[in-house]
Amino acid sequence: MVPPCLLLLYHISGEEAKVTILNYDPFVGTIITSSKYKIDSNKKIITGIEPSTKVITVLNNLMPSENIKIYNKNGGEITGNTLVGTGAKIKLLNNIGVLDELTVVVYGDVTGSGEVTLLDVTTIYQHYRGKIKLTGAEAIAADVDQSGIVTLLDVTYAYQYYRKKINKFPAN
Ligand SMILES: [Ca+2]
Repeated sequence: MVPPCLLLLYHISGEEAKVTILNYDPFVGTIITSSKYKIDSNKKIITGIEPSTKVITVLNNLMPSENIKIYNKNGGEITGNTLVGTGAKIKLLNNIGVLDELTVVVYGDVTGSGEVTLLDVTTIYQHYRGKIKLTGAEAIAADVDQSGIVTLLDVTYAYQYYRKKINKFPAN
């Protein structure tokens, strides 16, 4: 299927038209946006999703309101009350293919479960100590105070969150 806008372009410029497909679908829009979450359009990362947030809640805070699907870090589609964790992919799809794709970072969740558990705390601690090396979305998720580096403070905040002593991570 060729989107109507491409047919129109071709019609206007005639036989020698050079049609560049921009993946533009006027009925869908081309990128994922949100008034609630923070989207880094260069790194293709979405942050601001709190731990223990369900798929349905995330979808309600994204635009467009249709044609967005969420996949866990292993590539399986997740829906409904399933939690959205670090490493999940949010994809905007149309009949051509994937128009936009974002990787989820949930601060404090380095295991991808969507929650901050004791395993997350110990994993962040091991990363801080150099025993293991987190990369990509997981490394960003470990820096819970968004200082740009993982320190003992991040471990402490993660532990406090896990113990419910705090209900939000401090952002710089
Ligand atoms: Ca930090």
